[in-house]
Amino acid sequence: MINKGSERILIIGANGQLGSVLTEALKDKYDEEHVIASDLYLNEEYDGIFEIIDATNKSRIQTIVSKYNITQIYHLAAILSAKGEEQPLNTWEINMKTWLNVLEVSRISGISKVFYPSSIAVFGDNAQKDNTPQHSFLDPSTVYGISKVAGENWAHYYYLKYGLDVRSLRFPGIIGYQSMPGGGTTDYAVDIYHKAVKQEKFSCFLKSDTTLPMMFIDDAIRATLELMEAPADKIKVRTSYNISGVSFSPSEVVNSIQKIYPDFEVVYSPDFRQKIARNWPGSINDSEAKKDWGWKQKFNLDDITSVMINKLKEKYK
Ligand code: AKB
Repeated sequence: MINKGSERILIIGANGQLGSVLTEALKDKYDEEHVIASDLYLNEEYDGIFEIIDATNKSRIQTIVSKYNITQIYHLAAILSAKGEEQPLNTWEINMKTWLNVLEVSRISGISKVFYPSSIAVFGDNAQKDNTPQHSFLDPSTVYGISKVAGENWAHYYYLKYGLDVRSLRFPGIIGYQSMPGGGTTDYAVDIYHKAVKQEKFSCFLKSDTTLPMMFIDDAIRATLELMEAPADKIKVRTSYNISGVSFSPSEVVNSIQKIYPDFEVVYSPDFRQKIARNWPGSINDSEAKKDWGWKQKFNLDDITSVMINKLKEKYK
């Protein structure tokens, strides 16, 4: 049971693809005035309490945590896989510094629960490519992946050493209509729906047969909330849980879209992101998440296509 009244939630990175939707879901679940959205820049359209936080600044996080008596932090700010390769050292600096700041403020302030999104980017060449197990060899090829492996291990460390209740999911590519992702290797799978609805030709930066794990935003939000609401003794993995949604390649999503828009056209011009994608798994084994806290995915590819197209048609009409 959640005690709605006593929880005070801080979301860091609330303007992002996951953050913007998760913040609304948390506002539905908790008292609205107890949900504090934050990001580097003010979101003028946001309806609720919003604070500007640069999470590389630990004292700024501390100030906001103290100001609102925060009890839970969702730390969603990070530079993603493709963008991260432009400036590897800067990406490492930002991804690690922000996370260590959140962990330290949480420890010092007695935060009761922390959420940390990890990623399928933790897997590299030496992990099994299909049905990738929870406990795999982790040799990521991107700086984003390296920072997520380190971040998972820091989560585990803070749990073991300080008893901080940090919970984490290894997200696949997330597909949602509410906002655009920025700087990821799986971003094509959102962009393609926008082009289809606008009846434009789509140029895909991955090869047609590049299968990657993906997940509809509703499943990703539900997974986050279910993980965070599970009793602490059910959480057996304190690095980060594998979770699986659906796996598909660009040509499969094109086929799914063409059931609705038969004339939809795509050209393939793979770039550096193809190499990143080739190092990632095609599908994920999430049996531990299923066993420990009852995870179950709902949306398959055609479900995703149907919701994406209907919602984006409203947006562009
Ligand atoms: C990315 O493509 O970098 C992200 C991810 C899979 O973590 N969407």
